Order: sequence, then C-alpha cells, then structure tokens
Amino acid sequence: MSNLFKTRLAAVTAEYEKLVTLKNEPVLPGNGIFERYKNPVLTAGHAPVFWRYDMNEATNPYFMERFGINGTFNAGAIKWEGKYLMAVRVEGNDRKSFFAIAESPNGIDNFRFWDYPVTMPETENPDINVYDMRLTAHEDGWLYGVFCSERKDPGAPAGDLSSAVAAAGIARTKDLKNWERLPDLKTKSQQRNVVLHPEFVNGQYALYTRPQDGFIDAGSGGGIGWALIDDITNAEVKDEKIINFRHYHTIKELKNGEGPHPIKTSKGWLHLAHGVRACAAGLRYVLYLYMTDLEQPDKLIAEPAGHLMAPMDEERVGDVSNVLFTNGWIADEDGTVYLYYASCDTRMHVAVSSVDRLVDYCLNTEADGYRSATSVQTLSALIEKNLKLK
Ligand code: M1P
Repeated sequence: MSNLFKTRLAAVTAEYEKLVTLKNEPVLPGNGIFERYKNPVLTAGHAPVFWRYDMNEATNPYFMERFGINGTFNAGAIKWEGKYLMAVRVEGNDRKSFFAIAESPNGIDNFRFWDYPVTMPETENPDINVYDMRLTAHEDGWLYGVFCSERKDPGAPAGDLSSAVAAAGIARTKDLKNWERLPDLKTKSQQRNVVLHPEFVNGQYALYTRPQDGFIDAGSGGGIGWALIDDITNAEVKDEKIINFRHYHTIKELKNGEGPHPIKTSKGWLHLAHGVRACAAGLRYVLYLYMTDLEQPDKLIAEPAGHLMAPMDEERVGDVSNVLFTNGWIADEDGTVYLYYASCDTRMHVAVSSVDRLVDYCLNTEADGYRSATSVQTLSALIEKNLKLK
C-alpha cells in the first residue's frame, strides 16, 4: 500500500469513527417543553467511508471520494427491534436523494447507516427524485413508507428545466430492507407531506395530505388535509377536507405540512407539523404541535400559538437557510419522545421530551388570537397571575 493511500484511508476512517461515536448531551436548561441535544445526530460525514470511497488502491490510488454525499436530512423514524431507526433522506452531490436506514442504540447518538441504501422499486413512470419518507407501522401488519416522488412537469414549456410535479409515493415492507412499491396516490392536486395514520378509521386507511396548486406553492390548498382511502394498494383521494388550516399572519401563513404520523395519547392524537411563512430572508420553516380528538382524529381540539421550535444558531446555516423540517419522531414505551428534525436541508438533530410534557404544552398554551391585542391580553393575564403570587 502506498503511503498516500494508507495515510488518507487511516485519517478518513479515524475522522468517521470519531464523528459517529461522539457522545451527545442535552443543552440545559432549555424551555421545559423539550431539550435540544448539542450535536447533530446525522451529517454527511456519517455516510460510511465505503460509500464515499473506492477502497481499492489499484483503482483509487489517491484515495479520493468517488460518491460525494451532500446532506443527510428529513428522516422518518421508528423504534424497531429495540433500536432507534431513521429512514434518512440522503442527498448525493448529484442532487439526487435516496433513502437509507441509520440505526442507534439509544436514539441520541451513535447513529450508523446500514451497509446498503434502500433500493426503492420504481413505478412504470420512474421517479426523478424521492424524499421525506414518513414511516407508519400500520395496524394491518405492514410497515409503510410514504414519501414525495418528484418528476419533471410533462407540461413544462421547452427550456423550462425546473418545473416539477410532486406526488405521494407509497411502499411497504416487513423488514425495512425489501420494499414493495404500491401505485402512487391518485389525487386531483399535487401532493407532498402525505402521511399514513397508524389505525383504520371506520374500517378505512386514513391519510394526512397537503394539497398544493404547484410544486412549491400550496396556493388554494388550505392546509393539512385528511382523506379516507378504501384500498391502500390502489390509493385514491376521493374526498379531502382540511383539518389544520393555514392562517394569515401566523407561522403557517404560506404553507404547512404534517410531520410524522401523530402519537396516540390518553388526551387525543398529538401532531407535529411544519409551518412556513415568507419574509425578506426567504421562506422560514418552523415546527409546531396540535392535537386532535381521540375518537375523531380529523377534529382539532388544541393548537398552541406559534412555533414549538424555530431554527437557531448553526441550525440556521445550510443548503436552504432558515429551515427546520420534521418527518420523524419516536414515542418510547416509557413516554419519552425523541423528536428528530432537520436543519436547512442539511443535517439531522434530536430534541427529547415526553408525551406528558408535549400534551401539557398543547393543552395549556394559549391559542393564537390572530391579533397583537390578543397576544398582549394573553401575556398580561400570565403576568397578573404571577405577580399575585408575590
Ligand atoms: O426546503 C425546505 C423544504 O421544502 C419543501 O417543503 P414543503 O413540502 O412544505 O414545500 C420540501 O421539499 C422539503 O423536503 C424541504 O425540506
């Protein structure tokens, strides 16, 4: 082995091992609702060395990267056979995204990718790009992955190489290794952020949807939708209603989208979502919570004003600035909630809370009154209550 090859192999391997074994720690005292963890749980550097490099000196004498990884973000999550798994959106330097499973023994650090990425079967109309998988262990016994399938807009005028069409791809598996691709969701509008509810509702599959007029703009799509589906192997949205509306001058004025599937609690279904507003810096993506009725998951029962989490510090920096996005969380048997979120379409982080704390937050934080005056009323009532304690 030449010196150069040997030296670079050793240095790159040592750097990788140091990164993936880095111990994580909570950032305290936090806000009491959740604790952010200090280090990102997945970065491009977590991609195994043998993904990025040809390890054979004869064919790679300079030990140079042969397959660059640009980012690891927007991951679905599930606890599986005692391990914390993420179905990660891995984006190569070629801008194509694909899915790969990363596994951790504790949910907060030591995430390592499985050897191979997911080989997702294509439909007869191949996806150009796939991303943002939501994982749902459904009561029908299958584990579903619902994701965005992006294709070039067939109606785009010549020379327009950007217009695209977003649809919901649907696949299922029993082992997260072998996937059966089902037909894409049939729907009148474009769709992204489609999520499968884990239980049957009136004997039907239920989907959270996000109808949108264009590839980027939600347009007349009023928010997060809800649709019951007769047959998941040929899923079609026949009737769709909005259950979580966008609203003027809020964190979700422009767009919103369901995150992972909601967590079932004794007080109702706990939902995590992203909201988007426009500002001089571009689009600002934040995370928020809402709750729906236990018996009627399409009926809103609580929604605190504003965001749960917004990008801060280095979370603001990345390929698409000012973005937090989530499509994965894990509620552990003891009620601990691992909330996985991506910053700036670049890397993954974790924040830890509990079902009790998040429900408390939802049920005891004032809803948005939609005016400055109502915000002042809310704040003044809290101040008055606190000052009486003196
Ligand atoms: O770049 C930010 C996000 O933009 C899109 O979000 P939405 O579906 O709300 O339009 C998605 O492409 C998402 O992947 C991305 O993180």
